[in-house]
Amino acid sequence: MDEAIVTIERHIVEQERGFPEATGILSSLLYDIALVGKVIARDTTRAGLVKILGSAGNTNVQGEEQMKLDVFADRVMMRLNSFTGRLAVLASEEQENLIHIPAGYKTGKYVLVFDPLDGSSNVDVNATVGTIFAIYLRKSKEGPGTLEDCLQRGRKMVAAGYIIYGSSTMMVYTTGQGVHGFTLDPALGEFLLSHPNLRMPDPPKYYSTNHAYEKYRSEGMRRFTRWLQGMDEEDPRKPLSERYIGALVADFHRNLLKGGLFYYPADSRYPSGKLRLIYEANPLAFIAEQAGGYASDGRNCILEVEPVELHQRTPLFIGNEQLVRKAEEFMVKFDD
Ligand code: FDP
Repeated sequence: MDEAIVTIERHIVEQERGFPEATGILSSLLYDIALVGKVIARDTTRAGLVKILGSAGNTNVQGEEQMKLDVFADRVMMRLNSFTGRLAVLASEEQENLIHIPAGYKTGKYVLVFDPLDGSSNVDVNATVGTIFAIYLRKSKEGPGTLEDCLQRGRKMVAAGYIIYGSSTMMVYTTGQGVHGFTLDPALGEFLLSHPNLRMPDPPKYYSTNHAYEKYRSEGMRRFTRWLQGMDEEDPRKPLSERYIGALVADFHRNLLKGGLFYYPADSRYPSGKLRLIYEANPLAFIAEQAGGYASDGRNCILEVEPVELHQRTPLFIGNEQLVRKAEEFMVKFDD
C-alpha cells in the first residue's frame, strides 16, 4: 500500500501529542509561520519579481544594504504574527528595536525572533535564500513583551526552523522531537512531509566557508582549513569537498542533508564574528543538535551563550560534531 501523505498541519498536531500539557498555541504559531513561508515563496518565485529586485536604497541596523525582498519578508512575518494573540513580542534581524504587539490586540505567551530573508545578497542572482526563526516562552509575566524575553539562551528555545526558497521551497522545523522537513507542493499550496527525522549523515561530505577572507583569519583557523583539505602533515585525512553558497541557511541545509560543516569564524574584520546569535546561530544550532550535530562559537556550545544584546554577533561552527570539535581543538592549540 502507498504511504500516507502527511501535511505540515497534521504533523505539527501529531507532534503536539508528545506534550500532554500543550494548549495548541505553539502548533498554531508554527502553522502561521508555514503560511508566512508560502507567501514569501510566492513572491520569490513570481515572474513579476523582477520589478522588485534591487536595493531598497536604505540600510539595516547592521549597516548592510537592505534588498526589497527583505523588507517584504519582514513585513509578511510581522503582519501575519502580530495580531494572533499568540505572541508577547517579536524581534527581527532587520529591525533595530523590538516589535511590539499593536495596541488593542492581545499578547500571548510566546516570543518569536527571526531573520526574514537570510543570505539576501543572493536575491539578485536568483540563488537560494531562506527565513530562519526561533520561538521561546516569554519570561515576563504579562503586558508587552520585554527585551529580556528575547535575550534568552538558545537552550531555552521551544521550537526553531527555517523555510528555504531554492529549487523547491522547504520548511524544516524542530520542537525538540527530531528534525522534520516538508516540501511545498505549489499546486496544492501545502507543505508535505518529505524528510522525516533528519539526521546529519556520517561521514560528512562537505565544508563551507568563505576562503576569500583567509588573510584576516587566525593561525588556528588557517591550519584547521588545511586539515579539512587533508593537508595537515601530522594528521592527514581525505579532503572534504567544498561548497559555499553564501547564504547560511542554504549552506546549512546542504550540510544537514549530506553531512558537513559550515564555519564563519571571528576574523580581524569581525572580531566577534559576522553572524547573528539570536536570529541565525541559535535556531540552526537547535536544529543541528536535534539532527545529531553540534554548534559552537569556537569555544562554547552556541546554545549555552547568554545573549546580552539583540543584534549580537557570534563566530559560528556548525555541522557534524567531530568536525566542530576539531575546529575547537585547533583554536585552543593555536589561538589561545
Ligand atoms: P548576507 O550577508 O547575504 O545576508 O547573514 C549574513 C550572511 O548573508 C549569511 O547568510 C552568509 O552565510 C554570510 O552572510 C555570507 O557572508 P560573506 O559574504 O562574508 O561570506
